[in-house]
Amino acid sequence: MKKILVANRGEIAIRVMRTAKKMGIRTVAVFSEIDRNAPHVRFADEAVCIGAAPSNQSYLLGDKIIEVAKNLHVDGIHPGYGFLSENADFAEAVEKNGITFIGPKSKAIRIMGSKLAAKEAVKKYDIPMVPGIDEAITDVTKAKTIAKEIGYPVLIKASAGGGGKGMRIVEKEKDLASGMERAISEATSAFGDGAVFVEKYVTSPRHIEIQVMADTHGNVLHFFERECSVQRRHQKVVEEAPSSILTPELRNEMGIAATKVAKACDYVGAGTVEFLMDADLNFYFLEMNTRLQVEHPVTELISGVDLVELQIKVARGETLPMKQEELKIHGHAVELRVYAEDPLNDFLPSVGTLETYILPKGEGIRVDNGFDEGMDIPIYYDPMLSKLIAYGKTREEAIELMLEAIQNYKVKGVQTTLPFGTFVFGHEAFRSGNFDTHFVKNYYAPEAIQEKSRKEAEVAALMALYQYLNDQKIVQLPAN
Ligand code: MV4
Repeated sequence: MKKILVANRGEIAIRVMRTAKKMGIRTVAVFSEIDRNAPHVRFADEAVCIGAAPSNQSYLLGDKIIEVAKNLHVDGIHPGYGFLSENADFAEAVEKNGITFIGPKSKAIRIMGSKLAAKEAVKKYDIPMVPGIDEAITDVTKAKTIAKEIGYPVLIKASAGGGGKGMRIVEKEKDLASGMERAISEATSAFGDGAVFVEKYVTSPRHIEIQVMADTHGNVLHFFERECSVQRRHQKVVEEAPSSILTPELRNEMGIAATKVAKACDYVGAGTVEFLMDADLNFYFLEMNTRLQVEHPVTELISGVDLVELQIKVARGETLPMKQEELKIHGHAVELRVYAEDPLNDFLPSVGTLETYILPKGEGIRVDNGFDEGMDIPIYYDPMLSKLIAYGKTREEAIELMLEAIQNYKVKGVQTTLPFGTFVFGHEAFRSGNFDTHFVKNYYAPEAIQEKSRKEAEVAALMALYQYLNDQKIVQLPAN
């Protein structure tokens, strides 16, 4: 593989190209008109404009991207995350055109894109699943029978759903019919597929996922877990590895279950198997994400591997260069997604110009960044500016480093999730490890960070006034 095209933008495009360069592979960026001067374009060896700003006129144009790849004699396409990364038709079209798709085969993407097909595929592998039904259901009477068996509350899920879309909690039998009706119509309009199924609702779960990597020779490794329970509206904001609640035994069990899920769909490349874990530490397979995930850096830091390098190696047909027994966890890593969003205003996107943009640096700090000072944040894409990752020997050390790095991360011009990060990493529930997916709902209110930002503004105003008065020789600054 001599030349790779990255079908993405922002921090992940740069992240992938960094490893390609390290491996001596040339890089091609694609970009939309609004991204002409974006860092990922400047970082690449070659770059091609593929259309207008809206994703459906640029980053989602699979055929156009393949055409560019062919013209530039590209050997492999890396899709990053989002956009075309879990589009089975795209993966198939790339391969049909004689280019390597740096990811799984379209078959695996298709299976895992449907929750019901995924359940079907892993059925014979003895993987723990949430009690419920594993086929599409439309008959309310039948649904009532099942719900009674597993007990309320139940959760109605769309087979084609993702990110919490098309989910409906039903607390009592009298609400089941209307809940199903709504879920089916929501799924039909959102995904063009009205298939829904019913599961026992796990009320206060933790979200724990296992990183896996498979080669084309039947080897599947797992790279331990990531804990991603700090979410809001199904979007992760804080992730860490390892999880503070797993025992070595549980970790091993979940790792084995995850590799079995990968084997069940003939998986190749990097993938993530999501589990729910209840308060009694029972874990249940939820779904598999068939891409490199946003939060992959925490895994890289604790395992010492470059996951993109492994992706490229297995895409070239190489055997995974290590054995499971050789993999060990070293230290602890925490990640904060820095979004241009206003945590005081319901996390609404806060677009504008990055008037000041200074990244923290230092030992144990990694910033996977996609922006520069002076840039405008486009309204067309996900507003994530960067990922701030801190690594230490212990969880406490990683958290302290993170808090310090947040203070040294200077952003002016837009609101960001940085103050929210200070809130989370300073919170007793997070620090003790005693939290679940309801962390944000249970503990966060804008007032929690408002008080702090008001105090900071007050201090800044006082200092400015003092400086002004001093300049006017109205007051005298002390000698030191
Ligand atoms: C669940 C659940 C409780 N019980 N399934 C949310 C998105 C999708 N990946 C599956 N999700 C859930 N499925 C059962 N049977 C709770 C969630 C859930 C959740 C899962 C992981 C992380 C955050 C979450 C927030 C709300 C609900």
